[in-house]
Amino acid sequence: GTQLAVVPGSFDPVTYGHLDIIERSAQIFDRVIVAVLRNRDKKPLFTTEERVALLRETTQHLPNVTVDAFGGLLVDYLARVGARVIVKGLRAVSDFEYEMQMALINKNLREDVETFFMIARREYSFLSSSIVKEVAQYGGSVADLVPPPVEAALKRKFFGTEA
Ligand code: COD
Repeated sequence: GTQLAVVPGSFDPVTYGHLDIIERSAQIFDRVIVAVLRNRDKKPLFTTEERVALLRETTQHLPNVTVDAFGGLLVDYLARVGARVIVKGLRAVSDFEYEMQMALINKNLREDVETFFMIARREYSFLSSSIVKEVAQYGGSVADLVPPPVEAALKRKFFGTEA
């Protein structure tokens, strides 16, 4: 059958690290849904709508990728869209414990769900949304870390300007 994969995350905001995982997933799977988590205990910098819009803009060159938002359990979202594959990125050993816990919980919740892990590209293995926000907040350049629309959105958020 047609293989549908879901790439879930907070994407607050999307980085070149995320985009690399999304692009590589789009080459392997027939269809990819990037799923943005709606509710979080920790208040995100960007609203769900802003995070979705930035992802749509930066993945528009990928015809088999769509962007959606979800709340509640990821496995319930997978059931709603008829998917059984989750793709996650692994940057370092430090990601492993948390990701393994999530994969096992998700497997426990829904036996037919499989989590695939993709090793982050070496040049992006240090890259996270938190690091990007930290650098951008203090006026440092994030041009190598995020695509131009995200860089502009960060400037608007922190400095109320595009320049
Ligand atoms: N290179 C490669 N991959 C990367 C990079 C990078 N530089 N940066 C991030 N990634 C990967 C991450 O490893 C992750 O796989 C994905 O990209 C998204 O990253 P984030 O940080 O935007 O998103 P997370 O890790 O906060 O997302 C967590 C989920 C939303 C997937 C998770 O909380 C979830 O499924 N929540 C729903 C509730 C639920 O079902 N809970 C039970 C299961 S835990």
